[in-house]
Amino acid sequence: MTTLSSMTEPAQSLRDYVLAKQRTVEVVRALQQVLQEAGRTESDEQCRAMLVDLAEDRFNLAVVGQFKRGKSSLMNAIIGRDLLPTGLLPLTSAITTLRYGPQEKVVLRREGWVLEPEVPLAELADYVTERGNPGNEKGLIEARVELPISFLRRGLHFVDTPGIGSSHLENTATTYEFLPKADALIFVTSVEAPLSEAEEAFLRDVRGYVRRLFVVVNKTDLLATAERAEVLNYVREGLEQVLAAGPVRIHPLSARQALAARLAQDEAGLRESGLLDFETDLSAFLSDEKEQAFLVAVLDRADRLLQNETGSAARGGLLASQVGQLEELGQALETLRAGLLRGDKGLAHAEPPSNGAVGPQPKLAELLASKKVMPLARKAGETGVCPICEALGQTVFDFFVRLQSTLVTSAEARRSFADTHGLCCVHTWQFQQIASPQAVSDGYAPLLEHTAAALGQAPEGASADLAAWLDGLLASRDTCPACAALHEAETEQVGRWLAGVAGAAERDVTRRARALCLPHTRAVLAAQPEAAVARRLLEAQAQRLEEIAEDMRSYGLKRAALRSGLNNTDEERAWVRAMLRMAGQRTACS
Ligand SMILES: Nc1nc2c(ncn2[C@@H]2O[C@H](COP(=O)(O)OP(=O)(O)OP(=O)(O)O)[C@@H](O)[C@H]2O)c(=O)[nH]1
Ligand SMILES: [Mg+2]
Ligand SMILES: [Zn+2]
Ligand SMILES: [Zn+2]
Repeated sequence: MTTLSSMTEPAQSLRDYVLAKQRTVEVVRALQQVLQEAGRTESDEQCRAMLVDLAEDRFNLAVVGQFKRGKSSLMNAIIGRDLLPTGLLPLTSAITTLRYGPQEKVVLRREGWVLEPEVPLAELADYVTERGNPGNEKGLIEARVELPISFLRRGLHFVDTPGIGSSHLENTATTYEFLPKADALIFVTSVEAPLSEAEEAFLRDVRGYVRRLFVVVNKTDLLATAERAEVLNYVREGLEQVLAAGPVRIHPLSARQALAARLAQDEAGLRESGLLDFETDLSAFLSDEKEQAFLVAVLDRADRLLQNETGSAARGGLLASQVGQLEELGQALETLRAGLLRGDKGLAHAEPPSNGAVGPQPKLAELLASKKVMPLARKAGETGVCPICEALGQTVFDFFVRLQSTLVTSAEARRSFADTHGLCCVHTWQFQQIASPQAVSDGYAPLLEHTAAALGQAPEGASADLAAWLDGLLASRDTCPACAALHEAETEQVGRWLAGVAGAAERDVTRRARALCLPHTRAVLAAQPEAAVARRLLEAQAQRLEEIAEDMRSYGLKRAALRSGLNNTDEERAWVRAMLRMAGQRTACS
């Protein structure tokens, strides 16, 4: 039987993640601000890249290792297509990223180029191999391959890197340059030359960059079964020495067999190749640990940056107050990271927090709820989100979480859900997005039975009358309990907004007025504020709309002229702000 706690857990952990992500964004943003003020352009730029990664939930899972070990082949086997070039000579010469896109395409990012040209998939080899682009002389930063494959959904960037340790030194350099951006790594070695000196040195370097490292021992098809155990043992022991982190899990497999089996839809062959076992581990990681691992990895990146900036050499360029700010940030970062690590069983591989002592630990949720994690005050600026919308979004979310658990546990709740005909159309689908199939089944079965029984007792009459009669059996905004919860919360929020501007300075009233969306401007007006407040509210709204429209127009112009390479994110996102303003947030709709 499903217990209450397991029912509510997914929603809870999603919310924990969103909260933890917000805190991470705050830390990085504060760091960026200090570095910006100190004129550290390069570090400022790195912070921006982190914020972009956070905004996109971009998780870089990179495949690394010595040349020719079968990195590209392994990726092909996982996606089930012979897509990345593979071969006998050292081959991959540029970072190649597979990521989700509704249509197959290759986009090239090049140094010093604003435009990102698209090329056909068939021409990929001309850009990412030694033959087509020796030593990456074409200056590619990345070939981005977009594919409609579900494995790549939810922000996963699956990255092929050039092999290290070959005579092509540029290839080694390219991969090392990429390492700081990696969130987790798959290290590929192979049975015919396991753990060379170059590989050992590489592994030692790599250890400093990521907490999550998968080790694949490829090409098991080259060994007779009898030899296998011996070679694998050798690799395992070697790894344990190099990584000095206790038992190491290795994944022996044959990428070649796996791809052939997958293309031939040969289930037994695929199992035999060893790939399925590896994929099971990988998927478990991606679904259970990835989110937290991602935030920890970003914090690790921020920490490295911060350490660099406060290191003795850099200190000279900073004001004492800036050093102080950075130190304070360092503490906030450490607290947040330690909380994330404790909250996540899956990250057991990570080092313990440096202070060593571990007493009873607060749960992540508690840690996040206490504002201790992030001592810096949020900058009093405009977030672009209407505060009433934000509160209402939270209200519906809480409502759905409660609804889902009561539908599972309480017959009374199921009955009343059926009596009131369920949720309105908008909320039905919002509920579906967060509810488990079990909660939906438990809740909707009685509703359907109830409706079926009513239909069986339809009155005699003309069809037009029947339509009206049927209306009475359908949920509407008037009967929907989520709509009702929203309505109540809205009244309360409007009251708070009005209390907030009562007696406030003019500038403050304007700032608060600008934050509201139009539907909530209306809601505030309907509560009949003083005439001066009403006037200011309308003025502020008109001004905001003009500003956004201006951004949209100039975005349209640039887009037409350039197609991409926009550098003003305000303009780029103006269309989203326009919709938010005109309609409010999606989750606050009723
Ligand atoms: N026998 C055998 N050969 C394999 C297997 N996987 C890859 N190979 C071969 O190993 C060679 C190198 O494979 P790639 O996938 O290009 O290796 P890579 O690590 O991407 O190489 P670089 O891009 O040069 O770093 C190719 O000839 C592959 O066919 C395997 O499981 N078994
Ligand atoms: Mg390769
Ligand atoms: Zn709103
Ligand atoms: Zn509703």
